[in-house]
Amino acid sequence: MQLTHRYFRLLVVFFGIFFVEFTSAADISVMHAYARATPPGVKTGAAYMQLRNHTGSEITFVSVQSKQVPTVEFHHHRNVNGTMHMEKVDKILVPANGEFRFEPGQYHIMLMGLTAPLVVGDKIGLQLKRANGETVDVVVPIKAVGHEMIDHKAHGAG
Ligand SMILES: [Cu+2]
Repeated sequence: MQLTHRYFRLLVVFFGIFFVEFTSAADISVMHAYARATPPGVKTGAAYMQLRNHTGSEITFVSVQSKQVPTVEFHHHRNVNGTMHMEKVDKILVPANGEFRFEPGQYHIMLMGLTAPLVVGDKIGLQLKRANGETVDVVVPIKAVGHEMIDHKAHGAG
């Protein structure tokens, strides 16, 4: 029994690593996923990644959720009279044989209602749901906030 349990844990670790690298169903792959570390007391964070569509038809994502984060939304930034605002978007379209990028200052995955800081070296899981009902699980490592700090401040103000 003990042996079986250990074997299972090894399998979990193995597939964990696999998903970090590839996170792919046959027709979509996820690359460069990360979320920014957050200081204590901050309730919101953001995650970024690139989605690559390997099929000849557009792929639509309609929602995203996480077991570790109470509310997760697709967001984008919009320039209103010179001020950047962000707002929720209902769907993300990944073009046929193309790519969609969540990146700082553009589209991002908003993590809201954080109950604990996102700490460098930790990981969170995100589940992206497609319009056809299929889901894509992504393991997202937490990385240090670098030069994007300015953008993050604008975020909090918006
Ligand atoms: Cu946002």
